[in-house]
Amino acid sequence: MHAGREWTCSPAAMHAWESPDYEPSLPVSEKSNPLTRDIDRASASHIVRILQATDAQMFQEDTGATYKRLVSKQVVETLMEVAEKVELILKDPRDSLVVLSGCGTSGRLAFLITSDFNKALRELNQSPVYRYIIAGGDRALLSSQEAPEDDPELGALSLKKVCEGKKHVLFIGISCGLSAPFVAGQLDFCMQHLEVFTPVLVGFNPSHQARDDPMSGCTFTFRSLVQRMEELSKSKKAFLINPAVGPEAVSGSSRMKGGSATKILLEVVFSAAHAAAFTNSPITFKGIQEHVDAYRQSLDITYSHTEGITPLLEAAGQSLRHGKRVCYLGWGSVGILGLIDASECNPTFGADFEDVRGFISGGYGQLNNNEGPLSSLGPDFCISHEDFLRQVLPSLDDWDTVLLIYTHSDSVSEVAKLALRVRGKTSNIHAVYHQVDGDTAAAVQQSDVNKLCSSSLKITWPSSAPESFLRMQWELSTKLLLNAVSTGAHILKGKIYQNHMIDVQVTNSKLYCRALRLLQKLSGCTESKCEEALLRAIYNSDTLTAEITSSDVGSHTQTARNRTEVVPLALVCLLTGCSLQEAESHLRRHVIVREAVAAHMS
Ligand code: S6P
Repeated sequence: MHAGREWTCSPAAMHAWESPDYEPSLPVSEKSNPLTRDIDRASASHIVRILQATDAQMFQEDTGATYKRLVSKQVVETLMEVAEKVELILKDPRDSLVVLSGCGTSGRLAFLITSDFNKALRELNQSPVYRYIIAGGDRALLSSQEAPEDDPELGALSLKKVCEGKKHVLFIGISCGLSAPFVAGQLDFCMQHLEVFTPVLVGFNPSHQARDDPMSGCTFTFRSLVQRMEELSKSKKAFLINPAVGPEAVSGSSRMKGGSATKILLEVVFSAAHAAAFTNSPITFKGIQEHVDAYRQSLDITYSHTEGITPLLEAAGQSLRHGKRVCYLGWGSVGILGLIDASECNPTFGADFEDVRGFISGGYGQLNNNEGPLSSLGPDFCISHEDFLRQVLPSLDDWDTVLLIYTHSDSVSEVAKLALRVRGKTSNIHAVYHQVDGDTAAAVQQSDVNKLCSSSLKITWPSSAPESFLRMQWELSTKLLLNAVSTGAHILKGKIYQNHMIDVQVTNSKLYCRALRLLQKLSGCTESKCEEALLRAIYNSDTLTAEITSSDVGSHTQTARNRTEVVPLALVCLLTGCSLQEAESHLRRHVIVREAVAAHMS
């Protein structure tokens, strides 16, 4: 443990990942972050500080060296151009749409952003022009659906369906790693129909680092597609928004910075377009640059509360270590961030859906998703507070952590009522509450909630910001905070080795490649030996048949869906030369995967 030792981050360490010699074969989104190498042995407060430094890399200045950054001239100019396209659609929305699409977290953020901006349009009596697509459909908003990410045809078909009969479509494909075949299929479809579609790609790798693997049914790769888009961008028929934000805190976990930067960039674009269309404020370079920069403040304000965030990580970590639950009870759009964060724990940490769960006041009525209520799909799709009271509350005790997430525009008396019911079962109840400067009325009501909670984190925002921007800041702040809580809690549970998630699910081709790389890095064995061990673990067989070895990655990932701990199993086999059965019993003895690996590495 590093507990007690002060963690500081030198400017050189902040930039170390940018060196051309640093993990040169990996794109930025998959590199391991030098800042987080020891995060697996850090205390809760250290983890928060390390995450703060890692998130701050999003706003690093453009040094003119290797990478474009959020506020680089070229990035800001492209944001302006895309905002102008959106403005045109807002001014004449007939037969037009702005479609946002992505897989996993990128699709979830597409949903959140389209909801926010359609709501803004409805408030102005304008027709909602934004649509979202998420690979795997609405169930992917709340659960892990990794396989559709590999299907370019499905992507193109779903885009075609949403845009039926439209004459102008601005399509924004989000793939943080410039890697998702689902999004590639959509961008390719757009480029075949440029008379209707203007494609925009949002991601966080330079174009030469886009994925170059073959994709099912395609003659092109993501990288060649990006090259075609770059060509088209010269005549403004396509746009690429791809600054680098530095490697993720947990390698490849693009739900963190990738998701945050997606939210920042697209909100900046749409806010500028709305201001231009409805309040005659021109889209300017300075305006865009300042707006991006204003989000840096959201980060600073959030992390100025390290002391308040730390107990949340500690409580959540304790709960997970004891096989108990963490529940987010949210209100309004910050509640949606709770649902999103909880849904990511399964694919990111191999967590059970019961481990971290999100609930929102108003349930699906508040979510207002394309496919409507999904509760009939099973208990993991029950998301209202009533569902929580019925399904979860009766079994809670002091080992479970409950986190209330709300803002001053929510009904604090309703929060207090729910808090009281929770308090009857567990004293391990915490609150995170956003308010604006000088809001004394809410402060009085808030004290009722405080009395029921073992910790209350009040985050105060300057009242000078416009209401719509305040809400976006609260959302980003909640995202950072919950990402820190769930990541930190799983680190404290021992799920991370150095800064790698060892127990990665191997449920699509990106994750399959990541698993193979991880096995090579940790075992030092050749790629072919690692793949052999991985397949043995996936197919649960010490000998590999010709049928297995001749199958494609799609079949491997499909089979892996029904298996658990395949990467830890493969790693133990590689390190010890033991059989699968022996590896299984070894892992059973070391419940903490990090310790099992560390024991063999030393
Ligand atoms: C990552 C998250 C994944 C990704 C998804 C899409 O932390 O668990 O669900 O969002 O794989 O990735 P990308 O690079 O296409 O945005």
